[in-house]
Amino acid sequence: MKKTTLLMVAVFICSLFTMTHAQEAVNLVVNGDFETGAIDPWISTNASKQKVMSVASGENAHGGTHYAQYDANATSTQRLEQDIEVTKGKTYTFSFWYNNYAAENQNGLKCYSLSDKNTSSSYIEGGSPAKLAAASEWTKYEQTFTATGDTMRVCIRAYELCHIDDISLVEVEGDIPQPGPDYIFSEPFTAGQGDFIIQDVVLPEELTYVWTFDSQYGMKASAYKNKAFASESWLVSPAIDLTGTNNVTLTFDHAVRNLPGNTGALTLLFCTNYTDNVTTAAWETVTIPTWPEKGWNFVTATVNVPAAMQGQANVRFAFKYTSTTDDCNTWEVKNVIVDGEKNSGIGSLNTSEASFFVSGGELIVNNVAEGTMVEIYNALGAKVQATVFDGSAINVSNLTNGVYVVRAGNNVQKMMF
Ligand SMILES: [Ca+2]
Repeated sequence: MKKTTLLMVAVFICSLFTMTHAQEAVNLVVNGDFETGAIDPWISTNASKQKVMSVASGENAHGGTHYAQYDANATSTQRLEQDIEVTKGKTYTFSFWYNNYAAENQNGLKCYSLSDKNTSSSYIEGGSPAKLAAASEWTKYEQTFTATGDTMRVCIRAYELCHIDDISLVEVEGDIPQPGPDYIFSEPFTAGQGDFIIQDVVLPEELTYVWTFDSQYGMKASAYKNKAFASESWLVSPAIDLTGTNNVTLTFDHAVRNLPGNTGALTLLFCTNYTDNVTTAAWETVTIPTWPEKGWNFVTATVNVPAAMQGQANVRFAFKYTSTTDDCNTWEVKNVIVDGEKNSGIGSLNTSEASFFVSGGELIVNNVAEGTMVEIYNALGAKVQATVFDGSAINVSNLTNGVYVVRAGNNVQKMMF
Protein backbone atom coordinates (compact mmCIF):
# COMPACT_ATOMS: atom_id res chain seq x y z
CA MET A 1 0.00 0.00 0.00
CA LYS A 2 1.29 3.37 -0.92
CA LYS A 3 2.16 5.70 1.92
CA THR A 4 0.20 8.62 0.57
CA THR A 5 -2.84 6.45 0.19
CA LEU A 6 -2.48 5.14 3.71
CA LEU A 7 -2.22 8.66 5.08
CA MET A 8 -5.24 9.72 3.09
CA VAL A 9 -7.27 6.80 4.35
CA ALA A 10 -6.27 7.61 7.93
CA VAL A 11 -7.48 11.19 7.45
CA PHE A 12 -10.65 9.87 5.88
CA ILE A 13 -11.36 7.58 8.83
CA CYS A 14 -10.69 10.36 11.34
CA SER A 15 -13.06 12.58 9.37
CA LEU A 16 -15.73 9.91 9.61
CA PHE A 17 -15.56 9.87 13.39
CA THR A 18 -15.67 13.66 13.58
CA MET A 19 -18.67 13.74 11.31
CA THR A 20 -20.52 11.06 13.29
CA HIS A 21 -20.26 13.04 16.49
CA ALA A 22 -21.12 16.36 14.89
CA GLN A 23 -24.27 15.47 13.06
CA GLU A 24 -27.77 15.14 14.44
CA ALA A 25 -29.47 12.59 12.24
CA VAL A 26 -33.12 13.08 11.34
CA ASN A 27 -35.02 9.92 10.48
CA LEU A 28 -36.93 10.48 7.21
CA VAL A 29 -38.98 7.30 7.66
CA VAL A 30 -42.44 7.82 9.17
CA ASN A 31 -43.51 5.32 11.81
CA GLY A 32 -40.34 3.30 11.33
CA ASP A 33 -40.58 2.18 14.96
CA PHE A 34 -44.29 1.15 14.68
CA GLU A 35 -44.99 2.79 18.01
CA THR A 36 -48.24 4.20 16.60
CA GLY A 37 -49.51 0.63 16.90
CA ALA A 38 -50.64 0.69 13.26
CA ILE A 39 -48.99 -0.11 9.96
CA ASP A 40 -49.76 3.28 8.38
CA PRO A 41 -48.26 4.91 6.40
CA TRP A 42 -46.48 1.79 5.21
CA ILE A 43 -48.14 0.37 2.10
CA SER A 44 -48.27 -2.70 -0.07
CA THR A 45 -48.44 -2.13 -3.82
CA ASN A 46 -50.60 -5.19 -4.45
CA ALA A 47 -52.57 -5.92 -1.32
CA SER A 48 -54.77 -8.57 -2.93
CA LYS A 49 -51.79 -10.84 -3.42
CA GLN A 50 -49.19 -9.51 -1.07
CA LYS A 51 -50.22 -9.31 2.52
CA VAL A 52 -49.66 -6.14 4.43
CA MET A 53 -47.65 -6.83 7.51
CA SER A 54 -49.30 -6.60 10.86
CA VAL A 55 -48.05 -4.74 13.87
CA ALA A 56 -47.43 -6.87 16.91
CA SER A 57 -47.13 -5.63 20.44
CA GLY A 58 -45.24 -6.95 23.39
CA GLU A 59 -41.89 -6.86 25.05
CA ASN A 60 -40.14 -8.45 22.11
CA ALA A 61 -39.81 -5.21 20.18
CA HIS A 62 -36.35 -3.90 19.44
CA GLY A 63 -37.43 -0.50 20.68
CA GLY A 64 -40.61 0.50 22.47
CA THR A 65 -43.44 -2.03 22.50
CA HIS A 66 -44.37 -2.51 18.83
CA TYR A 67 -42.77 -4.02 15.75
CA ALA A 68 -43.87 -5.21 12.30
CA GLN A 69 -44.48 -8.90 11.82
CA TYR A 70 -44.21 -10.77 8.55
CA ASP A 71 -46.42 -13.87 8.76
CA ALA A 72 -45.07 -17.39 8.82
CA ASN A 73 -45.82 -19.75 5.92
CA ALA A 74 -46.53 -16.95 3.54
CA THR A 75 -47.19 -18.08 0.00
CA SER A 76 -46.09 -14.88 -1.64
CA THR A 77 -43.76 -12.03 -0.95
CA GLN A 78 -44.73 -9.58 1.76
CA ARG A 79 -43.62 -6.00 1.64
CA LEU A 80 -43.32 -2.90 3.70
CA GLU A 81 -43.09 0.09 1.42
CA GLN A 82 -42.85 3.81 1.93
CA ASP A 83 -42.02 6.64 -0.46
CA ILE A 84 -39.57 9.17 0.89
CA GLU A 85 -38.55 12.48 -0.63
CA VAL A 86 -34.79 12.66 -0.95
CA THR A 87 -32.26 14.85 -2.73
CA LYS A 88 -30.67 13.38 -5.79
CA GLY A 89 -26.94 13.07 -5.37
CA LYS A 90 -26.98 13.22 -1.57
CA THR A 91 -25.85 10.34 0.56
CA TYR A 92 -28.12 8.47 2.96
CA THR A 93 -27.78 5.70 5.48
CA PHE A 94 -30.60 3.18 5.55
CA SER A 95 -30.99 0.73 8.42
CA PHE A 96 -33.46 -1.52 10.20
CA TRP A 97 -33.50 -4.24 12.82
CA TYR A 98 -34.80 -7.77 12.22
CA ASN A 99 -35.41 -10.82 14.37
CA ASN A 100 -36.99 -14.32 14.41
CA TYR A 101 -35.87 -14.98 10.89
CA ALA A 102 -34.75 -18.41 9.66
CA ALA A 103 -33.50 -17.55 6.15
CA GLU A 104 -34.60 -20.96 4.90
CA ASN A 105 -36.67 -19.77 2.00
CA GLN A 106 -34.86 -19.35 -1.26
CA ASN A 107 -35.83 -15.71 -1.38
CA GLY A 108 -35.99 -15.11 2.33
CA LEU A 109 -35.69 -11.58 3.66
CA LYS A 110 -34.67 -9.19 0.96
CA CYS A 111 -32.76 -6.52 2.71
CA TYR A 112 -34.21 -3.63 0.77
CA SER A 113 -34.70 -2.29 -2.67
CA LEU A 114 -34.87 1.17 -4.12
CA SER A 115 -36.85 2.60 -6.94
CA ASP A 116 -38.10 5.81 -8.33
CA LYS A 117 -41.70 6.41 -7.30
CA ASN A 118 -42.85 6.38 -10.91
CA THR A 119 -41.02 3.24 -11.98
CA SER A 120 -41.84 0.92 -9.12
CA SER A 121 -41.92 -2.08 -11.44
CA SER A 122 -38.18 -1.94 -11.95
CA TYR A 123 -36.58 -2.28 -8.57
CA ILE A 124 -32.94 -1.67 -8.13
CA GLU A 125 -31.54 -4.04 -5.60
CA GLY A 126 -29.88 -1.80 -3.11
CA GLY A 127 -28.92 -4.34 -0.53
CA SER A 128 -25.93 -6.45 0.00
CA PRO A 129 -26.20 -9.33 0.54
CA ALA A 130 -29.37 -9.91 -1.44
CA LYS A 131 -30.77 -12.14 1.32
CA LEU A 132 -30.00 -11.48 4.93
CA ALA A 133 -28.54 -14.05 7.27
CA ALA A 134 -30.79 -15.80 9.79
CA ALA A 135 -31.31 -14.02 13.10
CA SER A 136 -32.66 -15.34 16.40
CA GLU A 137 -32.02 -12.06 18.17
CA TRP A 138 -32.43 -8.46 17.04
CA THR A 139 -29.87 -7.82 14.32
CA LYS A 140 -29.12 -4.55 12.55
CA TYR A 141 -28.90 -4.16 8.83
CA GLU A 142 -27.31 -0.97 7.54
CA GLN A 143 -26.36 0.37 4.15
CA THR A 144 -25.13 3.75 2.93
CA PHE A 145 -25.83 4.88 -0.60
CA THR A 146 -26.23 7.93 -2.81
CA ALA A 147 -29.73 8.82 -4.05
CA THR A 148 -30.14 8.67 -7.82
CA GLY A 149 -33.66 10.16 -7.86
CA ASP A 150 -35.82 12.55 -5.88
CA THR A 151 -38.26 10.04 -4.44
CA MET A 152 -36.96 6.91 -2.80
CA ARG A 153 -39.30 3.98 -2.47
CA VAL A 154 -37.97 1.98 0.43
CA CYS A 155 -39.06 -1.64 0.34
CA ILE A 156 -38.36 -4.45 2.78
CA ARG A 157 -39.75 -7.78 1.68
CA ALA A 158 -39.82 -11.26 3.09
CA TYR A 159 -41.28 -14.66 2.27
CA GLU A 160 -41.47 -16.01 5.78
CA LEU A 161 -41.74 -15.22 9.46
CA CYS A 162 -39.75 -12.16 10.35
CA HIS A 163 -39.93 -9.27 12.80
CA ILE A 164 -38.86 -5.77 11.78
CA ASP A 165 -38.38 -2.66 13.90
CA ASP A 166 -36.73 0.76 13.91
CA ILE A 167 -36.52 1.37 10.17
CA SER A 168 -34.42 4.44 9.53
CA LEU A 169 -33.29 6.57 6.59
CA VAL A 170 -31.04 9.49 7.48
CA GLU A 171 -29.11 11.91 5.34
CA VAL A 172 -25.38 11.90 5.89
CA GLU A 173 -24.73 15.57 6.52
CA GLY A 174 -22.05 17.32 4.57
CA ASP A 175 -19.81 15.83 2.01
CA ILE A 176 -18.81 12.25 2.56
CA PRO A 177 -15.08 12.26 3.15
CA GLN A 178 -13.68 10.35 0.27
CA PRO A 179 -10.51 8.46 -0.36
CA GLY A 180 -10.80 9.98 -3.82
CA PRO A 181 -9.24 13.39 -3.14
CA ASP A 182 -5.91 11.75 -2.52
CA TYR A 183 -6.02 10.06 -5.87
CA ILE A 184 -4.26 11.94 -8.62
CA PHE A 185 -7.59 11.84 -10.42
CA SER A 186 -10.91 10.04 -9.98
CA GLU A 187 -14.28 10.10 -11.69
CA PRO A 188 -16.90 7.55 -10.61
CA PHE A 189 -19.43 8.50 -13.32
CA THR A 190 -22.23 8.37 -10.77
CA ALA A 191 -23.61 11.85 -11.47
CA GLY A 192 -22.66 12.54 -15.06
CA GLN A 193 -19.70 12.43 -17.44
CA GLY A 194 -17.64 14.74 -15.26
CA ASP A 195 -15.03 16.69 -17.20
CA PHE A 196 -14.68 14.01 -19.83
CA ILE A 197 -15.14 15.02 -23.47
CA ILE A 198 -17.07 12.99 -26.03
CA GLN A 199 -16.00 13.22 -29.66
CA ASP A 200 -17.89 11.30 -32.34
CA VAL A 201 -15.52 10.65 -35.23
CA VAL A 202 -18.14 8.54 -37.03
CA LEU A 203 -21.74 9.10 -35.96
CA PRO A 204 -24.45 7.55 -38.16
CA GLU A 205 -27.24 9.97 -38.95
CA GLU A 206 -29.76 7.61 -37.33
CA LEU A 207 -28.08 8.15 -33.95
CA THR A 208 -27.70 11.24 -31.81
CA TYR A 209 -25.02 9.80 -29.57
CA VAL A 210 -22.82 6.76 -28.91
CA TRP A 211 -21.32 7.52 -25.51
CA THR A 212 -23.88 8.64 -22.94
CA PHE A 213 -24.22 8.84 -19.18
CA ASP A 214 -26.33 6.23 -17.39
CA SER A 215 -26.99 6.77 -13.71
CA GLN A 216 -26.86 3.05 -13.04
CA TYR A 217 -24.02 1.92 -15.27
CA GLY A 218 -21.74 4.94 -15.63
CA MET A 219 -20.63 6.00 -19.11
CA LYS A 220 -22.11 3.72 -21.73
CA ALA A 221 -21.26 3.39 -25.43
CA SER A 222 -23.45 1.70 -28.01
CA ALA A 223 -24.18 2.24 -31.70
CA TYR A 224 -27.13 -0.16 -31.67
CA LYS A 225 -30.57 1.33 -32.26
CA ASN A 226 -32.95 -1.33 -33.58
CA LYS A 227 -29.97 -2.51 -35.59
CA ALA A 228 -26.19 -2.20 -35.60
CA PHE A 229 -24.48 0.86 -37.05
CA ALA A 230 -20.87 1.60 -37.87
CA SER A 231 -19.42 4.23 -35.56
CA GLU A 232 -16.34 5.61 -33.83
CA SER A 233 -16.73 7.56 -30.62
CA TRP A 234 -14.15 8.66 -28.03
CA LEU A 235 -14.57 9.39 -24.35
CA VAL A 236 -11.57 11.57 -23.48
CA SER A 237 -10.39 12.40 -19.97
CA PRO A 238 -9.54 15.90 -18.87
CA ALA A 239 -5.85 16.78 -18.82
CA ILE A 240 -4.10 15.22 -15.84
CA ASP A 241 -0.90 16.59 -14.37
CA LEU A 242 1.47 13.76 -13.49
CA THR A 243 4.48 15.91 -12.67
CA GLY A 244 5.98 14.89 -9.34
CA THR A 245 4.51 11.40 -9.50
CA ASN A 246 5.82 7.90 -10.13
CA ASN A 247 4.39 4.53 -11.05
CA VAL A 248 1.01 5.93 -11.99
CA THR A 249 -1.77 3.51 -12.84
CA LEU A 250 -5.24 3.83 -14.28
CA THR A 251 -7.96 1.66 -12.76
CA PHE A 252 -11.56 1.41 -13.90
CA ASP A 253 -14.55 -0.91 -13.79
CA HIS A 254 -16.05 -1.95 -17.08
CA ALA A 255 -18.64 -4.27 -18.58
CA VAL A 256 -19.51 -5.29 -22.11
CA ARG A 257 -22.56 -6.94 -23.65
CA ASN A 258 -21.03 -9.40 -26.13
CA LEU A 259 -18.27 -11.74 -25.05
CA PRO A 260 -15.81 -12.82 -26.06
CA GLY A 261 -16.68 -10.61 -29.03
CA ASN A 262 -14.22 -8.33 -30.69
CA THR A 263 -12.84 -6.41 -27.76
CA GLY A 264 -10.31 -4.97 -30.21
CA ALA A 265 -13.10 -2.60 -31.14
CA LEU A 266 -12.99 -1.21 -27.60
CA THR A 267 -9.62 0.31 -26.81
CA LEU A 268 -7.82 2.43 -24.24
CA LEU A 269 -5.33 5.05 -25.35
CA PHE A 270 -3.08 7.69 -23.78
CA CYS A 271 -1.57 10.89 -25.15
CA THR A 272 0.10 14.10 -24.07
CA ASN A 273 -0.71 16.37 -27.00
CA TYR A 274 -4.51 16.46 -27.24
CA THR A 275 -5.84 19.94 -27.90
CA ASP A 276 -9.38 19.74 -29.27
CA ASN A 277 -9.48 16.85 -31.72
CA VAL A 278 -8.71 13.19 -31.10
CA THR A 279 -7.70 12.65 -34.73
CA THR A 280 -4.78 15.07 -34.51
CA ALA A 281 -3.29 13.77 -31.25
CA ALA A 282 -0.62 11.07 -31.02
CA TRP A 283 -2.19 8.24 -29.03
CA GLU A 284 -0.54 5.19 -27.57
CA THR A 285 -2.81 2.20 -27.22
CA VAL A 286 -2.56 0.28 -23.97
CA THR A 287 -3.86 -3.26 -23.72
CA ILE A 288 -6.76 -3.67 -21.32
CA PRO A 289 -5.75 -6.77 -19.37
CA THR A 290 -9.07 -7.65 -17.78
CA TRP A 291 -12.38 -8.33 -19.49
CA PRO A 292 -15.54 -9.83 -18.01
CA GLU A 293 -16.09 -13.53 -18.55
CA LYS A 294 -19.83 -13.01 -18.82
CA GLY A 295 -21.74 -10.19 -20.47
CA TRP A 296 -22.74 -7.24 -18.29
CA ASN A 297 -20.53 -8.29 -15.38
CA PHE A 298 -18.37 -5.40 -14.22
CA VAL A 299 -14.72 -6.24 -13.67
CA THR A 300 -11.86 -4.03 -12.53
CA ALA A 301 -8.99 -3.40 -14.91
CA THR A 302 -5.72 -1.71 -14.01
CA VAL A 303 -3.07 -0.57 -16.46
CA ASN A 304 0.18 1.30 -16.09
CA VAL A 305 0.32 4.72 -17.65
CA PRO A 306 2.80 4.39 -20.56
CA ALA A 307 6.38 5.02 -19.51
CA ALA A 308 6.77 7.96 -21.90
CA MET A 309 3.87 9.72 -20.20
CA GLN A 310 4.80 9.12 -16.57
CA GLY A 311 5.64 12.44 -14.94
CA GLN A 312 4.20 14.47 -17.84
CA ALA A 313 1.97 17.48 -17.26
CA ASN A 314 -0.73 17.07 -19.86
CA VAL A 315 -1.72 13.42 -19.90
CA ARG A 316 -5.09 12.29 -21.18
CA PHE A 317 -6.55 8.88 -21.69
CA ALA A 318 -9.49 7.88 -23.83
CA PHE A 319 -11.93 5.02 -24.11
CA LYS A 320 -12.41 4.55 -27.85
CA TYR A 321 -15.52 2.72 -29.02
CA THR A 322 -15.82 1.46 -32.58
CA SER A 323 -18.54 -0.62 -34.22
CA THR A 324 -19.52 -2.03 -37.58
CA THR A 325 -22.82 -3.31 -38.89
CA ASP A 326 -21.51 -6.81 -38.10
CA ASP A 327 -19.89 -6.12 -34.74
CA CYS A 328 -21.68 -3.68 -32.49
CA ASN A 329 -21.04 -4.06 -28.79
CA THR A 330 -22.07 -2.12 -25.71
CA TRP A 331 -19.35 -0.88 -23.36
CA GLU A 332 -19.88 0.51 -19.86
CA VAL A 333 -17.17 2.26 -17.83
CA LYS A 334 -17.21 3.65 -14.30
CA ASN A 335 -15.10 4.20 -11.16
CA VAL A 336 -12.11 5.62 -13.00
CA ILE A 337 -9.11 6.21 -10.76
CA VAL A 338 -5.62 7.47 -11.53
CA ASP A 339 -3.27 6.74 -8.65
CA GLY A 340 0.42 6.63 -8.04
CA GLU A 341 3.27 7.60 -5.79
CA LYS A 342 3.74 11.27 -5.12
CA ASN A 343 7.17 12.78 -4.57
CA SER A 344 5.84 15.00 -1.84
CA GLY A 345 8.21 14.02 0.93
CA ILE A 346 5.48 12.84 3.24
CA GLY A 347 6.99 11.01 6.15
CA SER A 348 6.58 7.34 6.66
CA LEU A 349 3.54 5.94 8.35
CA ASN A 350 3.64 2.78 10.32
CA THR A 351 1.79 0.08 8.54
CA SER A 352 -0.24 -2.21 10.70
CA GLU A 353 0.44 -5.87 11.13
CA ALA A 354 -3.16 -6.62 10.23
CA SER A 355 -3.68 -7.77 6.69
CA PHE A 356 -6.61 -8.44 4.43
CA PHE A 357 -6.89 -10.24 1.14
CA VAL A 358 -9.72 -11.58 -0.99
CA SER A 359 -9.95 -15.17 -2.14
CA GLY A 360 -12.91 -16.93 -3.67
CA GLY A 361 -15.43 -14.27 -2.73
CA GLU A 362 -14.24 -14.16 0.87
CA LEU A 363 -12.29 -11.51 2.74
CA ILE A 364 -9.49 -13.18 4.70
CA VAL A 365 -8.58 -11.19 7.82
CA ASN A 366 -5.31 -11.72 9.66
CA ASN A 367 -4.01 -10.31 12.94
CA VAL A 368 -7.30 -8.72 13.94
CA ALA A 369 -8.92 -9.45 17.32
CA GLU A 370 -12.21 -11.30 17.28
CA GLY A 371 -15.09 -9.01 18.05
CA THR A 372 -13.59 -6.17 15.97
CA MET A 373 -15.98 -4.56 13.52
CA VAL A 374 -14.69 -4.98 9.97
CA GLU A 375 -16.12 -2.28 7.72
CA ILE A 376 -15.87 -2.01 3.96
CA TYR A 377 -16.17 1.31 2.11
CA ASN A 378 -16.50 1.74 -1.61
CA ALA A 379 -14.40 4.11 -3.72
CA LEU A 380 -16.85 6.93 -2.97
CA GLY A 381 -16.42 6.57 0.76
CA ALA A 382 -19.81 4.96 1.36
CA LYS A 383 -19.91 2.04 3.81
CA VAL A 384 -21.20 -1.00 1.97
CA GLN A 385 -20.75 -3.75 4.55
CA ALA A 386 -20.03 -4.13 8.25
CA THR A 387 -19.33 -7.42 9.95
CA VAL A 388 -18.22 -8.34 13.45
CA PHE A 389 -15.06 -10.41 12.97
CA ASP A 390 -15.46 -13.86 14.52
CA GLY A 391 -12.19 -15.35 13.32
CA SER A 392 -13.59 -16.73 10.09
CA ALA A 393 -13.48 -15.42 6.54
CA ILE A 394 -16.06 -12.77 5.67
CA ASN A 395 -18.33 -13.33 2.71
CA VAL A 396 -17.94 -10.45 0.24
CA SER A 397 -19.20 -12.28 -2.84
CA ASN A 398 -22.15 -9.93 -3.14
CA LEU A 399 -19.96 -6.85 -3.59
CA THR A 400 -19.36 -5.86 -7.18
CA ASN A 401 -15.78 -5.82 -8.32
CA GLY A 402 -14.04 -2.57 -7.59
CA VAL A 403 -11.77 -0.64 -5.30
CA TYR A 404 -12.66 -0.78 -1.61
CA VAL A 405 -11.26 0.40 1.68
CA VAL A 406 -11.34 -2.18 4.45
CA ARG A 407 -11.17 -0.97 8.03
CA ALA A 408 -10.82 -2.99 11.23
CA GLY A 409 -10.14 -0.89 14.30
CA ASN A 410 -7.16 1.31 13.45
CA ASN A 411 -6.18 -0.83 10.52
CA VAL A 412 -7.14 0.33 7.07
CA GLN A 413 -6.27 -1.06 3.69
CA LYS A 414 -7.32 -0.14 0.18
CA MET A 415 -7.81 -3.14 -2.03
CA MET A 416 -9.58 -4.46 -5.07
CA PHE A 417 -12.27 -7.14 -4.84
CA1 LIG B 1 -40.70 -0.33 18.02
